[in-house]
Amino acid sequence: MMQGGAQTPLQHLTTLLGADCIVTEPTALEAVNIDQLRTYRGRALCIALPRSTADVSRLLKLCNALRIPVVPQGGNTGYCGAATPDASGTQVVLSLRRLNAIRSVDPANYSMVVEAGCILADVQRAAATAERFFPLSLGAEGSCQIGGNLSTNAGGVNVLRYGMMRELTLGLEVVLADGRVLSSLTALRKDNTGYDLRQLFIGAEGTLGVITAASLKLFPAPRASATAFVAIPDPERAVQLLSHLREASGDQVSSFELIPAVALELVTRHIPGARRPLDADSPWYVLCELTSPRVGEPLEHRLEDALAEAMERGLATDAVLAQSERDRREFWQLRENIPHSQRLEGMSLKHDVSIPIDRLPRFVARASAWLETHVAEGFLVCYGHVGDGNLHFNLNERRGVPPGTLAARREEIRRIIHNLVQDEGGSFSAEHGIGQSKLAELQHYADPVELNLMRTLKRTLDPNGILNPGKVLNVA
Ligand code: FAD
Ligand code: 2HG
Ligand code: ZN
Repeated sequence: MMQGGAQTPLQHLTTLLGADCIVTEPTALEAVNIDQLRTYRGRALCIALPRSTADVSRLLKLCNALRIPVVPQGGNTGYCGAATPDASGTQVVLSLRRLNAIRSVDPANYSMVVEAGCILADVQRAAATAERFFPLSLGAEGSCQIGGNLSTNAGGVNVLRYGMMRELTLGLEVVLADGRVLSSLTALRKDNTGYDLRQLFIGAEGTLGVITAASLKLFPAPRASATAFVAIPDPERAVQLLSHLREASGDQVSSFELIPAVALELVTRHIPGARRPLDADSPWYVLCELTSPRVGEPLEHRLEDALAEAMERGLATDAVLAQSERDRREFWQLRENIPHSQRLEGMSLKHDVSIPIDRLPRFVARASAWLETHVAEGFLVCYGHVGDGNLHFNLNERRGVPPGTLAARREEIRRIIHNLVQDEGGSFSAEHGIGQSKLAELQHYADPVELNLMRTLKRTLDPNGILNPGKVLNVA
């Protein structure tokens, strides 16, 4: 308790928003204090649960005046500890979950306006109800929020065709650190009126403002699809197969995911009911999907023909097409369950990297060779959105090694892998962001001019450093 009748930060917050908007209950705090990968544990002062943009505005104004740090948190599914408070017990976790209205769906304009706390799957459903399609799709879609998707510039399995969250956003409503509201929920496709400010907040991981709503792009709903599970000899053939399928299908490939044999083995071992789609063993597989908004479009024939030709050319060795929606779901379950199976298998190190697609096979060969020679305590589980040049170049701890042996080499291994990524012209953070886990990597690999500009932006938009301090950048 503060002396002289002065209120504590908690009392200020409670007076401002009301007791029903401030949570200090230990079980609730426990859930927000730990990140998705259980790498970081903080201690929040409280959880603030505003009911409206106006509430968020009043909250930030107060926090800015009192220098109370604020950590926005969506579904807490992020991979970089970006939504986890520090251990000081002074930071407010700002949850947007009550801001979960679909404000409008405009089918004629192919757009919708949603609040930041909407769960991604609910946004997809609202679009589908209006016979439209919101393409962002990822394994955590049942719990991640649009605000989190925007703030991490999420990718997922449809980027090849539709782009990342950045490309799917028409406008934003953002509360700035001082409480001012930047409202630009435009549905315009063309708007060259000065700087494109919305792009500053997308991918900023809550360090530049709090997103409260977004205007999103919609697309015609897919009415036909064809999905195949394809055995391939190596990543080089995956890259060639992608080009072949894009050409042969008239660029109708919407997903193209690389799956190594070891990932399939993990999933079929750990996930009840998961079964291998192909009998013969192969070192690598691709899960690919063609989609079209045209009813009755013969995509299956097209994919079958293209795959037959691919086999003749040695790009694939075997393939099976989904014969039903159930088959299709089963194929996708195999892919989406890889992260979960990795977790069930044990401790893992994650590297979310992207490489120009033509150099990707060489990166895989070089990095795998290094691991084989130098990292006996782990095995490689390299999978992901190969169509976007984005691989999850992950390592799992080998059974039988003393627990923690692989984790102890985290920094050393990551530096070597990221150096190889840099050498091949790639990025050490393709879709998961920086948060706190890759802060040192950004400092190490970013161009000094770029870093300097980032810091200038941070200081300009958040001069008191109250927004998600210690994430993305260290600002002195
Ligand atoms: P959180 O984890 O809560 O927060 C992430 C960041 O956003 C934090 O910096 C937080 O402060 C900030 N933030 C949250 N809401 C706001 C807001 N309203 N305003 C300002 N800042 C805010 N990611 C991919 O890109 N592609 C994938 O394929 C993918 N697959 C995944 C599969 C699984 C099984 C899991 C567990 C995660 C996966 N992810 C993937 C990672 C994660 O789901 C995404 O990063 C997602 O976008 C995070 O959303 P969230 O609501 O959980 O955000
Ligand atoms: C995916 O593509 C996610 O499944 C998670 O981005 C990747 O767990 C991972 O490393
Ligand atoms: Zn991914």
